[in-house]
Amino acid sequence: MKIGIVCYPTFGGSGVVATELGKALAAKGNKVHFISYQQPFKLDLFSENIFYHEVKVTNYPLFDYQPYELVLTSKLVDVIKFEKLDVLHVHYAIPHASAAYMAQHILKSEGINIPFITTLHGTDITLVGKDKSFAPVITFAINESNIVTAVSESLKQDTLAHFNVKREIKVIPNFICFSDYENLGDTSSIRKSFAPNNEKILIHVSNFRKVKRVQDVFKVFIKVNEKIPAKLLLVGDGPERYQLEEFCREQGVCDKVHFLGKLKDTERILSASDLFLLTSESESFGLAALEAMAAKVPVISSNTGGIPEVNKHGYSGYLSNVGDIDDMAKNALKILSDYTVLEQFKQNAYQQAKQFDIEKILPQYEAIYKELIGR
Ligand code: GMT
Repeated sequence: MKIGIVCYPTFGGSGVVATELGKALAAKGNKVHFISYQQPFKLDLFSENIFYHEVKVTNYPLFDYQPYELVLTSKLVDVIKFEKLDVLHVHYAIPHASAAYMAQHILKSEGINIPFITTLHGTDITLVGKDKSFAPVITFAINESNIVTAVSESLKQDTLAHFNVKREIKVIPNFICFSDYENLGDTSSIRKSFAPNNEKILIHVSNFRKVKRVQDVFKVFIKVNEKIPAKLLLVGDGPERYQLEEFCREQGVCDKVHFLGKLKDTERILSASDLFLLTSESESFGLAALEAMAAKVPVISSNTGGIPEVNKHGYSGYLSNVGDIDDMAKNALKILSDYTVLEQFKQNAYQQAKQFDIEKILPQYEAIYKELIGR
């Protein structure tokens, strides 16, 4: 199959999922064309089956805001026509779904049929999408997509609750490529460098937006550290970074906290850690938690959105109400205080992550591509 994939190239879950999906499809012999304004950060391998088409946004003095959706649409028309794509898969509804719809109709007028799939990822529905200024276009583009998927049952229900969507939404959860977690080598030197006195290592990975409530991560960490010597690793960057640094100084814990910045690959640092914290206000799936679990790291999380579909209470970790720092810290200590309990949770986390093995999820996407192409 010749498949076009549209995604955000930046450090965000939807871009990671789109890129890993494309790489897996290419490994099975499909021709995969990525279309984005920048090379997706995980798209770093050479393969004769992978192509990258850059959307160039020109800067014209008249425009205070560059019309990205229009240039994306034109690029889609061009790539679909020239590369003779069979199907287009857009990740994140805004503005990818409406651009795909427009491209589809331009091509229709030229006698070319291109079906498209929209995958909803989260904030396109739960945050940005709820903004009234986007709602009519998103509703229309979702309804006009040939197939719509959501990464969790919770996101599906949110979409149905907030938009007048009349079509079926198929749930296809996010996935893990376990090959990335094999042969990580000995990570004890990483452990030793951050926790020389065998402190417990707590870790959080995100883009530090308000929705992640990273201050809660700090608060949980501080409570844990009062009982058990611990270190906190923060991977990622984003708008909350400066407030977090400030908070860290106010609390006098800077010597125990490491801001590691944006890391392309997190597998090794995760596997050197003991506990993952995900305290989000809203989270449609929580790919970062799944990645931690694949690295055998149990998860202390909030119980919002799709997280309960990923992290199982009392098995792969624990879930608490959003903002319930005391409960999160209590649960973290339950896991960390006893070596045998920690080892059991690590194994459970890994087993739970196995439910989301790409080998189980990829066929679901392949089936919908085939269904659309055969229509
Ligand atoms: O919020 C992010 O981390 C980025 C965002 C995205 O779309 O790039 O993530 C959303 O999609 C991920 C992949 O499907 C999900 O794992 C995240 O839960 C979701 N984020 C939120 O819902 C806040």
